[in-house]
Amino acid sequence: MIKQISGFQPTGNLHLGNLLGAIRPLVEAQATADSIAMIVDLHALTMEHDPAAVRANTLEVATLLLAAGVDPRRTAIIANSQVPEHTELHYLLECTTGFGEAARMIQFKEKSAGGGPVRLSLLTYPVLMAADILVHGADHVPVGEDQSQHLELARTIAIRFNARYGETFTVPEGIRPESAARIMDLSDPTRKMSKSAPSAAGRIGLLDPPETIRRAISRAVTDTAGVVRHDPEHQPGVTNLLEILVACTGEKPGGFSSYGALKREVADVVVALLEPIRARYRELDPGYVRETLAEGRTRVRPAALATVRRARAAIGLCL
Ligand code: AQP
Repeated sequence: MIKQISGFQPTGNLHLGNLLGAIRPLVEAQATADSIAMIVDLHALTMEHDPAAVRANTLEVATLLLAAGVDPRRTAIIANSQVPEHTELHYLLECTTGFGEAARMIQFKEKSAGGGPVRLSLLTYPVLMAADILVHGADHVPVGEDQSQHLELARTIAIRFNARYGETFTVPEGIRPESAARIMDLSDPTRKMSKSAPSAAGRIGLLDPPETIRRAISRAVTDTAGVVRHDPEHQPGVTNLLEILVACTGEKPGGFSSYGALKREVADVVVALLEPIRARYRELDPGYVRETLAEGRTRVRPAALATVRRARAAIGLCL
């Protein structure tokens, strides 16, 4: 069976983009793939962070994954901080990665460009991401465009390590699941919907109440063309609303006489999609969520440990 790993950063509240671009494809893949849903809480430490928020967000992401249909009997849900083999392998991989390779990562350049203090972990986190993937022997990694450079680095590291020290790692492949939609920010449809956007106005949180969702969609930026048309270049806002509709319903949208009618329909389907998730989220007991994370860790550790032992032996350490 194909081994697949999907990562989620606990850096804020999950949004509709995370659901339609990553969680739903993960739920669909459960029938055919041996999946791991990984909350990358270690990655959340690479920028200025509030410890309590990281912990709370980690549990919120785990709860939302369960509420959205990730079945812990089929998919191990883990936090990367709770599987120490990730950090052990991270160090071994750092010893096979060049400084220049890490320094040219676009995300590092962008996030360190602000002029404030830059954590060393921000530079090395793509190597941790490589460890997150390689330690579990993942064949497939669903990635958005902004992570493709990091996935390529993980592949380069795996290929180089295998060639230099002997066959140790599965070389992962980045995939874009067919059902993965890319959802844009409602107030700036040229940018993807994001947890860390400066304004929450363009984001639909998975736990937002219906009235907040309706308000956000009614205020979504459109244009002055006055025609409902799928035209990403000239009508990105309207196109985004149409794509949200298709992603939520799985059907080709009908004709709309006005932007108002389109927005009302989008609001109805998004509210209908998120309402059961919000309801299940409220029912889930935090103790059960913690147990699920502990079970996930127990399930994945033997294979992770075997990978680390192989890597230790190959690179020249005593076992
Ligand atoms: N707008 C989006 N549309 C479709 N898919 C998206 N994803 C993120 N935003 C969209 C996918 O969700 C998964 C988890 O993302 P992440 O937690 O790794 O964070 P990210 O990709 O960096 O995006 P976010 O959620 O906006 O977080 P911030 O603002 O913290 O960077 C990934 O599979 C991602 O592709």
